[in-house]
Amino acid sequence: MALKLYGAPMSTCTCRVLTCFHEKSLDFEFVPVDLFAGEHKQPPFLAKNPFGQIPALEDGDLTLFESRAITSYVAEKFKGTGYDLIRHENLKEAALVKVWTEVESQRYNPAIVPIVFQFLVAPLQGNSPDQSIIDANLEKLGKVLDIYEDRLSSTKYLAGDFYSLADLHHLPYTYYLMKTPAASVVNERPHVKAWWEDISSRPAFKKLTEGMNYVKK
Ligand code: GS8
Repeated sequence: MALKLYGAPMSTCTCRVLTCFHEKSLDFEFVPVDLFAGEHKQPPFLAKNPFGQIPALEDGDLTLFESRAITSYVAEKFKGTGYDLIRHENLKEAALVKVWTEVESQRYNPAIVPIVFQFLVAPLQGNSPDQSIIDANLEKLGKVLDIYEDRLSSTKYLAGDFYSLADLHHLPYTYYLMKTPAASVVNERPHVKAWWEDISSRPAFKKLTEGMNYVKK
């Protein structure tokens, strides 16, 4: 039975999972969830994710939510298929992938989400961006990216000289950030900029960016 992903094409967390599917060249069924109609807060979807957020995955009788848990499951289940995102044959490399996926989730994501929200989502809701929220989080993100700059001056990717789930998890939010004036936080750090240009040009991600059209360039 094919994997079934519930989500929306412009949703960052959905795209995180879709990028993983494409890296693994998996067959899957995509079930659109209409956020504007509030479908994610209705009982049928709440049965898949009681927190009422996309994405959710069904694999036979298994239902999962949380995009990073889904990518980890898929990368492990299909470790012999497509690109190896978790370095499953090397314990130390696999551990470093876990370290840097935690860094993305615990340090990068909390700083980048409010910036993207203020620039791109608040205006859709009829509000102007709150500059004080942007400034506070840009400072936090800058500090995280100083550490990335140092790391990426000695390894090509975050976990080592190999692309992994740790890099992949950064793609959707950074893609939106790069469409805002805050893109400078990436562009002014040469190793981070080169890393971004590399990971965002992978075909598995480029397949998705057409659907990520909060903002057209
Ligand atoms: C976050 C999911 C999320 O924010 C994950 O899956 O990684 N930690 C979770 N989903 C958003 C869309 S993200 O692009 C969502 O469903 N928002 C609607 C809402 O919260 O009502």
